[in-house]
Amino acid sequence: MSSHKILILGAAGQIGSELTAKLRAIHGKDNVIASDINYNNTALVNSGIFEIVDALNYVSLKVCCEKYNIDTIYLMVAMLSAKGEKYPMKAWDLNVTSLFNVLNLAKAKFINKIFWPSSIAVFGPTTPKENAPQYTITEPNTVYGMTKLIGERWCQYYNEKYDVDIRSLRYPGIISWKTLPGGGTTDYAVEIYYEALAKKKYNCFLAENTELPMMYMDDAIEATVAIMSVPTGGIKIRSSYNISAVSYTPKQVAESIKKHIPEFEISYSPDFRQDIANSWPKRIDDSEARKDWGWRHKFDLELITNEMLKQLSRK
Ligand code: AKB
Repeated sequence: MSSHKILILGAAGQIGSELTAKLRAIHGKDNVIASDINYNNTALVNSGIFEIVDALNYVSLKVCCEKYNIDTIYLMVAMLSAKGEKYPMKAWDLNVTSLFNVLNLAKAKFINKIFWPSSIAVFGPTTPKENAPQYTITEPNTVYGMTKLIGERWCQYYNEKYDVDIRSLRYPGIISWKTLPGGGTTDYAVEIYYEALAKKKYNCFLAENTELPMMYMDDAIEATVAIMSVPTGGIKIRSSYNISAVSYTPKQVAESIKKHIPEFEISYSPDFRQDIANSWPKRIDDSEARKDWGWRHKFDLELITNEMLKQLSRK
């Protein structure tokens, strides 16, 4: 059992809820404090120590860190790409202020280590579509993408100037069955499994051949745990690492579902999220993560579909 005391901000969300369970299994239940801004996720609230913490409030964050002697924060609070286009100033404030608060806690030595997720949304229409490199043109045209890009710059700055131990991954679309995502452009790739089981049909908000990078939750959690376990000198990139697993289109997901549910039908009604998807690369080159700390993914599309349909049928 480790002596680390961990605070997860945004623990009730899609990734936060699974990360909390994994970190509790690794570090012990009493060493991982889950927090969010409401008690809505009752399974999470009842599964261990839970605190109401608003990541926008520096004082409330500091009080929580002092109360539990926190040394590591996972900042999983964010407004995603599609919702961010509807509430641009809220997205800017939430995504950037929460990061500053956590960076400043580390600068003031209240905590030692931070995990903060970036996203493939840092890329934009001028980024190469195929195998977007680690270092390339990053001109995002979504508010969410801009917050992630500026966040990456600040992470590197705080590392260089104030020696803050910050680690980050550019997550692709994350596929999971425990907690629904909300407000993202890649959300279709989760919704499709729910609708396939419930209604045997799905009307997709992206066009059939829209190829995007995706990753199964177990791989995303493995990557997060792995990058946080690397000795400090092993982390060469302090902005954010590209990581990738698989890339596929709505049509390809539908075909993989039809192998299990032959009567499943998909239709397409692209909406404003199509423009966001069109601005992102199809594939990501994650060779730096593979070289620096041994990143390897396990789940391809067939495995993802098997797991999603199996777990959701049980649920
Ligand atoms: C979104 O669609 O906004 C997110 C992301 C790719 O960061 N899932």
